[in-house]
Amino acid sequence: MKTQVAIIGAGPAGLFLAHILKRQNIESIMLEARSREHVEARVRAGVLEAGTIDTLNHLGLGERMAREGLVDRGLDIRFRGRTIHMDFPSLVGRSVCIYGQQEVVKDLVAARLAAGDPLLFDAEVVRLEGLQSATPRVHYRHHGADRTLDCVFVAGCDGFRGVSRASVPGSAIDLHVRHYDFAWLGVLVKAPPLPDMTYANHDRGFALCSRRSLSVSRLYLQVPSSDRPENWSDAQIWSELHARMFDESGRQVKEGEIFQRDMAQLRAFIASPMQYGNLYMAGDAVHIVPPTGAKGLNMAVADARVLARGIVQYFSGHSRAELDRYSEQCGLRVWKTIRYSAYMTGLLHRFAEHSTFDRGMQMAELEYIAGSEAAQRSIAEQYVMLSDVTD
Ligand code: RFL
Ligand code: PHB
Repeated sequence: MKTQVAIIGAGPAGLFLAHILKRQNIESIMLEARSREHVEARVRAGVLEAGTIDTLNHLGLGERMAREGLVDRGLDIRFRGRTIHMDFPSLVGRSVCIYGQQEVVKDLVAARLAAGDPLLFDAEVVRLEGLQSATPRVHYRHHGADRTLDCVFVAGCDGFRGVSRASVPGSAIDLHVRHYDFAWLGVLVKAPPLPDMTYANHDRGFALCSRRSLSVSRLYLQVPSSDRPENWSDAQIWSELHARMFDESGRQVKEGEIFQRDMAQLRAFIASPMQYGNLYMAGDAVHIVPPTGAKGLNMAVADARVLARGIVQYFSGHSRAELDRYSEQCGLRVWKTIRYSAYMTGLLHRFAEHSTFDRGMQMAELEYIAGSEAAQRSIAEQYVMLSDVTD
């Protein structure tokens, strides 16, 4: 098989890239290691920034998001029993949309398959060859058979544990890493959510109340990295959520059937450069942020937009200038997003190593935000549009 762009991975990065390229008449073949059912069922992020919403709409794929997504006009931060409310439209003129990542993935997969464009599931890429040559070759295994795919460019959209970054010689890539000692326990619940996205910094640890629909809540608790979802009884989850949300009466955070639970380790990581020869990497393959800023998915989409621009220029304008600058163009935005995600994480979590002095500083920062519209605007601006790129 042969194509212009071999896209490894059918997560947000790969799917957005494929759709943007298709609109510019550039052909690609997508190879996804897992099954369609698995990819569509993975519960992950839920917040779409303004630029991500616009991209879905420009692709003509925003119809279900418009119908089923929830416009999120602001966020609340609770601390010391008080609430800071930030109203996005009045602070920055735009809002975010809550629409589960797996719903975005379902929409993009369905549109790709409906158009008859190649997207192979159960096709695990095992090796990349000739990345520095004009004829890279992708080796993959499809339903137990070894196959190859020749291409002009390889797009490594294969997530944190993918094969792309592992194919770059260690001497050609720098890794910058921050480890956190805690994770998020996430649950999906059949119960009406709080009306606003609500983050809380409590002496017992961080908590977050988000939503998926008017009848499904998505709730998170900070837990030690060594914890396991099954260590928590439903009763413990509820009592901890009420306590951390300063919901003493227990009436605000509505309880219901917990029908899904997962745990995600918090970490920050960036690999640079994001390219090697004719391999270009996007999304979690080259950077991970702690989820406190709700940025992972949005960064992946922004990378896909920048990469698509370079590929389009190469095939239609016969210039490699944009592609050569791909990593440089993404780098500053990615670092700003890492900074924001680390800032929000530092602001809202309990850290075992914090002294009473550090805790005092955290509370003073929250007090400052509570009293400063300028500080609130800064947080809101980054929450709503940090991943913006111009096409
Ligand atoms: P993805 O979504 O991981 O997709 C990569 C795809 O590549 C496939 N793959 C391969 N395919 C072929 N051959 C191989 N050798 C392959 N190796 C891997 C994988 O099966 C997969 O389908 O990366 P992408 O597209 O870069 O998208 C990034 C986002 O998924 C990610 O940033 C966010 O979901 C991060 N994230 C969260 N972000 C938030 O903003 N809020 C959250 O609450 C949130 N929760 C999460 C998360 C990420 C998690 N991970 C990665 C485990 C919860 C979890 C559990
Ligand atoms: C979510 O709805 O899953 C969500 C919301 C905000 C975050 C992270 C995840 O910061």
